[in-house]
Amino acid sequence: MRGFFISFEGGEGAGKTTLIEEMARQLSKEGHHVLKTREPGGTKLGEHIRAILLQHTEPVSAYAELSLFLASRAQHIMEVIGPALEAGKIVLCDRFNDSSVAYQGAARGLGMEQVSAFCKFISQGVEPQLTLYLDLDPRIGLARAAKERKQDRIEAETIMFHEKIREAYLEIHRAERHRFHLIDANLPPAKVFEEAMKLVHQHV
Ligand code: Z5A
Repeated sequence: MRGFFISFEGGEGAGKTTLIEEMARQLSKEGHHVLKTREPGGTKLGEHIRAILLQHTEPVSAYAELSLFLASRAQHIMEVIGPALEAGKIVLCDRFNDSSVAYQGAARGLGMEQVSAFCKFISQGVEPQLTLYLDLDPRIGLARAAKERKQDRIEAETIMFHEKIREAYLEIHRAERHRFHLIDANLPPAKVFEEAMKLVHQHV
């Protein structure tokens, strides 16, 4: 692959979307070809799956939930991420495999290792070379997100659920420090951006 793949991870309201917008602007100014995308979503099929996953009001089996996130990802890789990397672009992706490992593996209890193995199978070797994890107390993140919009199905989970997600991300950070970098998301947005750009310039 000629391009460079960066994923963004964190709990609700951590500031991923804000950071991706700023970073895309900056990298484009620097002359890079940039693709911004997100999961679930990024394709027509993925956006349908996103609506089902976030808005469905009946109980959803944890296995069904994982399968839908992975279906969205498989399509996303084939239609969008793979071709963009082949074309030499920098791909900025809001969530990827680590979200499945943290949300479905840890918080839903399907097992981090098992989910990670499924993710590897589905993503066919397409993995982020750099992941920026925005670390934040979930209470602060949920309060930020609540100011913006109505809670979706996953945001409406208990605080314990969101704490498990944070613990899982911290575990990934301890295990994969070369790829999975932690940024304090409690810092002001300009500082988060500065820290993130430092890391990107070290890698790209
Ligand atoms: N999910 C999953 O379970 N398994 C998977 O495999 C995948 C996903 C891929 C996607 O929803 C949901 O799917 C998500 C995980 C699950 N769980 N939920 N719910 P989403 O894409 O709609 O939600 P999100 O990814 O959590 O996005 P978000 O809530 O919009 O958060 P964000 O993008 O990280 O934050 P933001 O929009 O940039 O900022 C939120 C607010 O905070 C906004 O008003 C900003 O102006 C403000 N902000 C941003 N940065 C700062 C700083 N530094 N200080 C203060 N305020 C700030």
